[in-house]
This record gives sequence, structure tokens and C-alpha cells, in this order.
Amino acid sequence: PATALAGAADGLPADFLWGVATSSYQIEGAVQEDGRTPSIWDTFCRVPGAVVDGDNGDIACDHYHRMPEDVAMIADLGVDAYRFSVAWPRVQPGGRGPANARGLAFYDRLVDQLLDKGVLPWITLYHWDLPQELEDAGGWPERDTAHRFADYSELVMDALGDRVRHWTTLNEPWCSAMLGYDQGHHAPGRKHFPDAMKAVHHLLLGHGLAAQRLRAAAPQPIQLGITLNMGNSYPASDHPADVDAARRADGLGARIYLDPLVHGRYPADVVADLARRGAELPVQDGDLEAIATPLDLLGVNYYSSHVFSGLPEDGEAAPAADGEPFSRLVKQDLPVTAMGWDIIPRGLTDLLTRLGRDYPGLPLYITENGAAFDDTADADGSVQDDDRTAYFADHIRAVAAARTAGADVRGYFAWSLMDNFEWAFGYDKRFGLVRVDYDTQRRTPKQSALWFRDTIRESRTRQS
Ligand code: PNW
Repeated sequence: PATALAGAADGLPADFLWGVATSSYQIEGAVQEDGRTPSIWDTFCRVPGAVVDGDNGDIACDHYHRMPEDVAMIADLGVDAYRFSVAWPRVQPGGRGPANARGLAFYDRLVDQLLDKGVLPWITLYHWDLPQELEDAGGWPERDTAHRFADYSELVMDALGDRVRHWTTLNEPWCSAMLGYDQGHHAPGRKHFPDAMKAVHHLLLGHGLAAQRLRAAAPQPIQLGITLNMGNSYPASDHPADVDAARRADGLGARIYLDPLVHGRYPADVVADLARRGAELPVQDGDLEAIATPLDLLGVNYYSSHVFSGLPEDGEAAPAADGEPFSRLVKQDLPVTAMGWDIIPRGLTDLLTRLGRDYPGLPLYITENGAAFDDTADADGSVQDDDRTAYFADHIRAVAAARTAGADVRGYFAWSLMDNFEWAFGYDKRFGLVRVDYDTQRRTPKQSALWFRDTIRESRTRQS
């Protein structure tokens, strides 16, 4: 590729935090072991047509049984931190009641082995594996789920808080609400926009209640955050209809989360947009105070950006269904990943610069960035993934550019440590730095992993 691979981390400080990320359902397998109960993803994977090839997370990367080997692999990459998630139905089966000691024991060992190898554990409490019983009781559109999440969060703090200092409540509430309850592409597969907006509020409330409980229960000072997936939303032109389409997309994609978290209020334009569509955020007294519990950091998951237009293309009728104003994605003439996502590193610079400007004082960490490509493995399992390496190099450079422009970005986690269960795409899409052979469970670092390791090492030696 034309991309320069050398010096991608130039300009990043010596104490910049480097990491790799995974999530529980995507790697663990062992779904029926040690008292774990089903999550909404175990159920959703059984819905015909829901997941490519009918795949599921029953075995995934078998990480539950191979954890020590995987921790050694993480340490070999030379990263500072490992971002993983705790499976709620493992540590609190059914989503209510006491902790399950056997489930907690797994994370207890994981944390100890990471610390033993000098890798900081970054815990995410919810990366989408809601206990099925809580979905049966209404799921995230139901207010009680927020309280159940706070209870569960405290159980994990009680067990691991003596050793873990970095805590993230939710991963990507946009995906939980919109893909899970509006579009139906993710578990639980429901399609009702007003319910999705109730889910948004109850996810944020769950975050806020958990944040209060985590701070109160922490036995040592903690760094507390939430992770949002965001892209930059560009208008296709200066035309007011295009500008408004970009405003609405940014409203539902970013500001509906950021404004209550940082400023303690929902954006008035978004509330008005929702009202036109017959939806509302079911706010009760005190909710916004809880949601605005001060954050120590914001996690940003970035994959791509989008250009929006509010004008129908020639001959296209503007659909006026359910009061939703017309909006369309304008396809860019850019290289794409295997997910079909446009590769737009500049969008990451623009997003981080804008976050630094509109939400000042909040340290930013890239908690996910990476790409699926159609890897071809040699007989020994190695993969010459120049495309993925270039993707990482260009985006790390984009982070450095944002810092130069004033954004307080302090770390970068690559998604993902290894190939894993890519949700509705099953095992068809590979995001790993490390190749996983699903027949043998053999792990082989790809060329991108070796590049990432060298880039981290160089950035430290050059600057310290
Ligand atoms: C994130 N979208 O998911 C998740 O945090 C990871 O678990 C996942 O593997 C990774 O990104 C790659 O997909 C997303 O449709 C899923 O915009 C879908 C979207 C965004 C993020």
C-alpha cells in the first residue's frame, strides 16, 4: 500500500497507553459452564437467519479454557493494557440475586495473570450479553433493567476492585438500543423505534446508577468511563436539507449520549426530532443527575464516518413514513473494509477534535479501532495483512493529528486481539491482530500484530 507504515506513532507521548480489546461473548465460549445462564445473544443466535451461517458463540475462541495462553500472547504484543468485558450471566446468573463465585473466579484469575505480566486490566461491564431473563422481563426498554445493571456492577467491583482501577460501564449503547431494539440486526432483534429510545434512556440511567455505586464501593481510586461508538457525520453539501440530515444523524448517534453524560441534559433538537416520530425519553426526577455522574474518561470506538444528505436523488420519492424526515447516506468513492465500511482516517481526527472542543476537560481513549479484511492464511497460519496494517497506521496517525489540533487523546486499543465472533456476521469477518484457526484453535500473529508490537516499542524507545 501507499501508506507509510513507519513512524505512525510519531508525535505521541511516551506515556500514551497502548492496548488490545475483546469482549466476552465474542471470544469466551463455554456458555454452559460454571453456572453461566443464557444471554440474549445465545437466544438470538438460534433465530433462523439472524447470524451468517447460523454461527453462535458456544465455542468461539475457547478463551474460557485457553485464557493463560491468551494472556501470554497479549503480553508478547508489548501492550500496556487489555480491554475485556465481563459476562453478566456468568457472574450473576439470571441477572438477579447473589454473585456466582465460579463465574467470578474466571475473571479473578484473568486479572491476576494480566497483572502478573504487567498488563493493566481495563474492564467493561456490559458488552451486550444481557441475561435472557431480564430481556424476558422487558429488556432495556424497561426501567428496572437499569437498576439490575447497577446491582450487577457492584458485585463485580466487590470481587475485583482491589486490583482493577479502570472501569467502563457500557460498550456502545447506540448499538444496544438501535441495532437491538430498532433495526433488529442484533439481539434481542426487536424493531420498534419508540422502544429503542426507551432503551437509550435506561442504558444511560443504568450507566449513571452503576457509576454512583462503583464509586461508592471502590476500595481504591478508580478511573471510570463509558465507551461510545461514533463516526463523524458530514453534510453532503451546504444545502440546509443536507446540513439538517447530518445534524439529525449526529444527534441520534452522538449527542443523545454525550450531552446527558457531560452536561446533564438531552439536546433540545433531538428531543423535538423524537417527538415528531412519536418517541420520547422516559426521564424521571433525578435521572439526569445520576447520568451526569462525573466521568474520568470517555472511550471512543471508531471504525468509519458517514456523509448525509436530506435531498432525495433524482427520481427518488422522499418517503415520509412515521414522521421521520428524509435522510440518506451518500456513498463515498473510497476504499472499504470487508464490512463494506468506508476507510476515513480523517473522520477520526475530525471526531476527536470536535469532542475536545464541545466536551472539554474529558480525557479521550480510543477503546476500539480496527478493520475486517478477507485474510488469506499460509499453511503455517501466518497472514500478510498489509491492508489491515495500513488501516492501523493511518488511524494512529489520525489520532496524533487530533492531539496536535488540541484533543486530549491518551490511549489507543486495537480491535481486536484475535479473530472472533463478529455478531450478526458470525465467524465470517476477521478483525484480529492474531489469526484464529477455528478448527484447531491455533493462534498465529498476523503481520499487523508484529507491526503493532514494533510500533509500540519504537514509540517508547524514541521518546523515553
Ligand atoms: C463494535 N455499526 O460493534 C463492537 O464494540 C465490537 O464488539 C465489534 O466486534 C466491532 O465494533 C466491529 O464491528 C459495532 O453497525 C457493530 O455501526 C456495528 C456497528 C458499529 C459497531
